[in-house]
Amino acid sequence: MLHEKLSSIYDNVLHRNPGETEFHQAVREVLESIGPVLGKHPEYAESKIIERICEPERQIIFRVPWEDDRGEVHINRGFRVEFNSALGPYKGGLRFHPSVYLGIVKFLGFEQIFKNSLTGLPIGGGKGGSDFDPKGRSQREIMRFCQSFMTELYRHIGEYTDVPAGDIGVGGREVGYLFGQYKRITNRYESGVITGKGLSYGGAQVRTEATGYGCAFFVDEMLKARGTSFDGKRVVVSGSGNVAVYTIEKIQQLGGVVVACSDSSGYVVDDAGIDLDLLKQVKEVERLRVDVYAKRRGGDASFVPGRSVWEVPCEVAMPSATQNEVTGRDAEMLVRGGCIAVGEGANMPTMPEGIRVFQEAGVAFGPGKAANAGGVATSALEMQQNASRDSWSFEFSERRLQEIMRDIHARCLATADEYGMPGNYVAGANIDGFRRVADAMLALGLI
Ligand code: NDP
Ligand code: 2IT
Repeated sequence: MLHEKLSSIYDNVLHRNPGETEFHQAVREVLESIGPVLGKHPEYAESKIIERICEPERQIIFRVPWEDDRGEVHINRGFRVEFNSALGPYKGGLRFHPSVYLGIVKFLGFEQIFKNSLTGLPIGGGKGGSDFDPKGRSQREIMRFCQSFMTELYRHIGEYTDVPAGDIGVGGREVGYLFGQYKRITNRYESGVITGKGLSYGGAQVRTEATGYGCAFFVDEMLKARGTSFDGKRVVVSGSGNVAVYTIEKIQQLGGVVVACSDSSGYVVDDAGIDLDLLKQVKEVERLRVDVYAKRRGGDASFVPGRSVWEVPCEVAMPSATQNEVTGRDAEMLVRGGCIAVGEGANMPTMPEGIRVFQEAGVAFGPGKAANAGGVATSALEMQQNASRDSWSFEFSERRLQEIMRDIHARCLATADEYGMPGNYVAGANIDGFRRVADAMLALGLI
């Protein structure tokens, strides 16, 4: 339920942003948590901090023309939403997926404000992307698209202004082409303008692994807080992209058994535990679909087309594909199957009914803003290394990531306790993330 003042702010958000349902959902979830903060801090309402946070500082929409291998011209739409720069330069990834429109970019940019704040590092919130579909495109088509995208984006970004990175459909290969084009247009080797770079040209150790590793560390902390661990637990991870693969890797290192993963075609179930080398070969090297994994793996591994991976019973669920992939029904199925913890690797993967089901069942529920913050936190460490022309070892970087995730976990719990909602990581993350941004906005005056 929304507090009266927040309800009228929310109605205004609906009115000003028609049709942007994912953005509405993301705003509502934060507003539902911060009611009690306004009671303690009337200065936030007096300065209209919430109304200001809900309105992006700047929104850029541009045309991206490019030519395919047959010489046909295509036109896509590019976006960059620079949401909030109170804590640092706008920071957040780029998503290339046919479902991208302004409402998706705004929901992601809005989430990013609070997530980045939670890391405790000096980064504001932003997000971008395009409705370009990379599936089935050749390497040269991907390169031409990235070059055309950056030919407009370059004038809006910079080490001190706005620092993109990857997200769905944008990984190391795309970041390379984007950075190459930025460098060419500007004649500047400005490493800190984008993160997720390759190790040979200014990238940071552990950035590739960071979101998945960080999410596994976060869930490990939630399990420890309940006197248990990953050891021997059955785990289901959705997706099989960057976040999913490195979530699986770390969970296996921590003793968990990942029995299923998926992509948009269906899921594979492999009771012996996913063979990670094979999964990486199929998904990262050959860029094929998960059914190929099941065929090559043989044994009891099987591919189930077109169904939800959440029908596979597990003790820990790690949604790591996309928004709204866990419905209320999926959540009920998971709870019935014995699920005790959920860590959101993806952004907003659980629908509001699903969150309710998990919380009412006493499941430890780690929301994306907290659980997947390891990716952007390690991006901030990449910026730090670029600024000092330094590069840290894998071990040191992973230790820093683990400390950051432990700290976020502890602050979520402490804040939830402070507001009388013990164990509620959603409230803890939203309130803690919100307070830091709100205080900076107050200190900076009417911005
Ligand atoms: P990738 O592109 O590497 O992988 C995405 C995976 O999710 C693929 O397996 C993909 O399947 C699946 N997927 C994507 N869209 C859909 C859809 N509409 N329906 C079903 N499955 C889908 O992306 P990432 O792993 O980087 O991102 C995954 C999630 O994690 C996203 O929500 C992203 O915002 C979030 N995230 C990413 C971070 C990062 O550092 N990369 C940091 C924090 C959060 P298919 O190939 O069939 O489309
Ligand atoms: O959702 C996210 O936090 C990301 N896609 C990573 C953003 C980043 O700037 O590293």
